[in-house]
Amino acid sequence: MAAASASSVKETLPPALGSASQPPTVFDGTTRLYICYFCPFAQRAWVTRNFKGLQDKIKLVAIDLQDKPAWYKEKVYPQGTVPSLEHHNEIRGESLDLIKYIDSNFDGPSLLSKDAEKRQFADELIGYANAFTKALYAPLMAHTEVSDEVVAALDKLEVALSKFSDGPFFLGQFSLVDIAYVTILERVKIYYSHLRNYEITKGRANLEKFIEEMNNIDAYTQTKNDPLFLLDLARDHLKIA
Ligand SMILES: N[C@@H](CCC(=O)N[C@@H](CS)C(=O)NCC(=O)O)C(=O)O
Repeated sequence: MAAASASSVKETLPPALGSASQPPTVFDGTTRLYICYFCPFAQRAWVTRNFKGLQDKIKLVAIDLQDKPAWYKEKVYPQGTVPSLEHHNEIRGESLDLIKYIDSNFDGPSLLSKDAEKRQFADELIGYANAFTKALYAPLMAHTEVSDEVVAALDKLEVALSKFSDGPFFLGQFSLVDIAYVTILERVKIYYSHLRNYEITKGRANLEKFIEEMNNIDAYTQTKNDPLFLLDLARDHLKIA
């Protein structure tokens, strides 16, 4: 399958641009995805682009968020967050909107099922992704113990993963829903293991299998960071403990 092989191409990543860097020639017709290599939200758009084999059509521009260039907010995306996508001379942001936009407006394998029941479940789960993220990060940022909300949120995913039996992913087959959750799961798995001695996959066989299967998808593995690096970064910047 051409698209699958394109998604497994190992890409040389561009250096992250800092405050001393020049901006790209914005609105010159090039399609650009602005990301930060460590951001879970940017990673969602990056995985989507990779899986669809769009490495040549969507150019990555990495921003150094620790030394953020002023031009990013001034010339590219007034909200100043990553990810953002420059396409047809317009800028769009918000990772959950962007992954849907990239899926619908570019070539490559579709990342949403045509099945009505699966589509409805996809909307439901993508709609829950922000609440899930908040529930999981809250005790880490407040320096409190694993809460009932954390357990309930993880159990909800475990149950969701059992809904369709035609594969290990949320809709059975790989989709945008998996992309919406995996980058958050990648991080909270590390944080809870190291900081709370709590294994999020323990007693949750579907979640364990899901993470294992995700780790066979090149489009995703190429975007992963070293676990201890992510932990240090979150300790420093999110003040999690
Ligand atoms: N809701 C946004 C969140 C994006 C976001 O918060 N990104 C962070 C990096 S992980 C950011 O750009 N922060 C701005 C900064 O650090 O200056 C989305 O899903 O795209």
